[in-house]
Amino acid sequence: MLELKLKDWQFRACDESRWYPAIVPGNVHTDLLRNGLIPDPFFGTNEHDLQWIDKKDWEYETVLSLPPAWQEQERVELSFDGLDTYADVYVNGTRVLSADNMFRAWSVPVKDVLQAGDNTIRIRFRSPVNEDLPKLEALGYSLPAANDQSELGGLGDRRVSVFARKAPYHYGWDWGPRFVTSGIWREARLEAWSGPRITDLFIRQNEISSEKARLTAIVEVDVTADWQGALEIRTEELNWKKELALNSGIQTVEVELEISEPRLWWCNGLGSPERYTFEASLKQDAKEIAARSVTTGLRSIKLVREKDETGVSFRFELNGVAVFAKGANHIPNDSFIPDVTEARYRREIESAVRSNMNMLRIWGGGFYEENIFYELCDEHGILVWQDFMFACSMYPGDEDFLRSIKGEAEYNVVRLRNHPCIALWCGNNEIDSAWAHYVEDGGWGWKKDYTLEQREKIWADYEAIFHDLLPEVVERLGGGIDYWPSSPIREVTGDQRQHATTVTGEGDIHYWGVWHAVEPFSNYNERVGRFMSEYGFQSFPELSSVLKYADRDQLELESKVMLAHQKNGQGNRLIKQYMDQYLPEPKDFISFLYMSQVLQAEAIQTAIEAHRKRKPYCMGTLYWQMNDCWPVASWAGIDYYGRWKSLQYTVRRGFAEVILSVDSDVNGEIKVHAVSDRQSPVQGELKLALYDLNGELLASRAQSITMPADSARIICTLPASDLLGGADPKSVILLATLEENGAEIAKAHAYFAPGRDISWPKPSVTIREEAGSEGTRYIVETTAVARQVWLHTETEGIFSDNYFDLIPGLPVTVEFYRSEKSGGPIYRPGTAGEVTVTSMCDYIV
Ligand code: BMA
Repeated sequence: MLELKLKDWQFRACDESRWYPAIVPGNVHTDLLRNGLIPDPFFGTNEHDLQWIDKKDWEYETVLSLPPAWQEQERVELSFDGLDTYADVYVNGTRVLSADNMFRAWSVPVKDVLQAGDNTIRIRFRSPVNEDLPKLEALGYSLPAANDQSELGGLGDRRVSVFARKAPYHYGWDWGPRFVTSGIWREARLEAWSGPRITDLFIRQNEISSEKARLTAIVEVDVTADWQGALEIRTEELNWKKELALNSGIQTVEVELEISEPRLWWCNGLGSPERYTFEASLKQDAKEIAARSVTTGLRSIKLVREKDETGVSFRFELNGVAVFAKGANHIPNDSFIPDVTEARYRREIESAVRSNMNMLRIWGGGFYEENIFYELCDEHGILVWQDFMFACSMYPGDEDFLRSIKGEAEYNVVRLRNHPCIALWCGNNEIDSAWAHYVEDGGWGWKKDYTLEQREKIWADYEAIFHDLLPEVVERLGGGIDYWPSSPIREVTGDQRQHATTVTGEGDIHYWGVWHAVEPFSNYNERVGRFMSEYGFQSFPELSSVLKYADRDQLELESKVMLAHQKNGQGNRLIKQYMDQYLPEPKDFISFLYMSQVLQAEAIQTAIEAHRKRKPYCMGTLYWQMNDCWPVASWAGIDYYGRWKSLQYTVRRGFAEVILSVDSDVNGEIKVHAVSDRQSPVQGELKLALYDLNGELLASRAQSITMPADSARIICTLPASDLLGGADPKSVILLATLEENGAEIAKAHAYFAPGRDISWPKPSVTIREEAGSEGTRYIVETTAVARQVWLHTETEGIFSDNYFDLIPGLPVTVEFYRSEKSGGPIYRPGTAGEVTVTSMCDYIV
């Protein structure tokens, strides 16, 4: 087999003559940037001036010099793992391919059009905007596309994103810029071979238990002429063999396999994510003719939906064990996907693991992720809830469009089905509840713009995609993974019960009452469903990240540049309004950045604890959102540059295996909740200690407790007055700790008044290196209670804890993990360099 990666390309605008060097995989925007033809798209308001790029056609070209050996092979194929999006491919002037879907790979035979010596491959990308405007025209009405920033793109209200099978967020989102890219965004190669070839290997998992794994290896073979020989499948010390006679053409061969006492794949927190590599080979007289291998993990995973007294369950079971899903919604890591290096993927997935997560949802407005994403999730035990790429829009339903979606779905389901991390395929993001077909005034008000006839047509098109086409593909090719039609939805009932527009006892829930509807944080406790797949609260990135896109003279909430990097129209107003309600007033704009993070962390901590406390009624919590695709004010816990916000440390604490959560009602009771995801009981001692804000111990008590395996319960209730005595509730802090065999396994801080009403003392917080730790461990102490102590360093990396509350006399030791670029894990103990330490008091008036 011969293989050539096509890397040396040049590009130009089709209406210009000059060529420039290009990088493949890549796209027009990043090629223009590298050639100095446009300014940094993420800086200042540059996004607004770069909207001309998507109105042009672009051309890429490469010349290959092929030695005669290529001509001697039976087959020669040109393959693209991805073309974005409307692309005509020419080889030596002959058109060999017309692509129209960014989400799938393309392969074409090219032996007849190639020659020995120089060959020219040229790809013409038609402007996705100009390509789709006539489709909108022809339809006669526009389809809802809530986040398509057509005005910014100079198109008025003409929203064309829904016509393209192209990443929806490229057209803008409420956290993302509008960069409608074109280009060869994944690997391109030329391959030549003779004889049989194994084109796919799927290890289907029929039945998995700790006693045995019953598998079927499904081997797809392409043979050019009738063939006889043996097929061998190997893994570790096991070997299966089958004699074969194959006819020319493409066919599949199935081999039943059994492994006794398999090492199972477990998610983070439940065990080790064990993996097996399977190798298939075709042999003739002991000589290997063709081979292919895959790495997978053996596990059973299902979404269990059973009727119970409170509705219908919604829980994942991994190898028969109920998993409380802890995680976040993942969006693309960049507006320009090919820029995301493996190190950046590792940083994200390692951050998920360090945040004690076991699930990420790949949200439907982005793209089906790169292989490396799933490989890392396999390796680290992160389950993946995989949306198909449809979000917050209604889509056309013509035959061509459905054909394109079918190709895309089949390609991705097959590409991803060997990954043990895949837990669920989900049809789309929020469309069922946004359209709310069966409730006249329900949903986002979209239906009122259409005649009855148009509505029925739009809904029929919806059903064709999400209730017929996609589930059929998942059922036929997905290897038993469950399908869920939309997130959120209660169940497909064909009447108004279907839509998850309110919190009920079935289906999954996106709860946005806090934030979009300005409900109080305490409502997180009231609005708990069976599985919380979205909820969130915005904040700003820290100052050093803001300074990467804004000059100092732009450091104001409503400056031109800050507004360009706040894509949620109501965002700034909401942050201010909530901050007025919950926190002391920040003293200036730079302080406001920090305080926005404190506020966000407080909101999401409330939500996470509320959801976990309701286990097993609620069995999952995925907040919005994990990451950013450019530097921006957003709901993310990790900013575009990989810096952990206060939220991320809060999540790390909130998702720990065992947590405490304290309700402190000054006029009522103190309730201490404990939640344990541990599969065995916890036996320990609960200690409560009340301090004044100068650190003087006012009251304390201790009791022994037992937590059954995998449970949530109240472990202590007492009248608040028992602990408070005569103390002023505005000047005390309660520390609850849970110790097991003398070691602290969980702790929580609680106050008896909102942060806004507490008279915070001015602490002096100090940090010193732990002797002998070579700058990797630090001891932090304070003279008075300090809130949200922030350790900041310019060195890239994370601390074992940060943005924490600190009590005098109870120093905290933290470790620093440097972010390393070379091989192996990203985060490794290393020196933090100079660390500055501040706390909330430094930022308030
Ligand atoms: C959810 C998501 C996104 C959006 C977010 C914040 O509904 O599905 O569409 O970015 O809310 O508004």
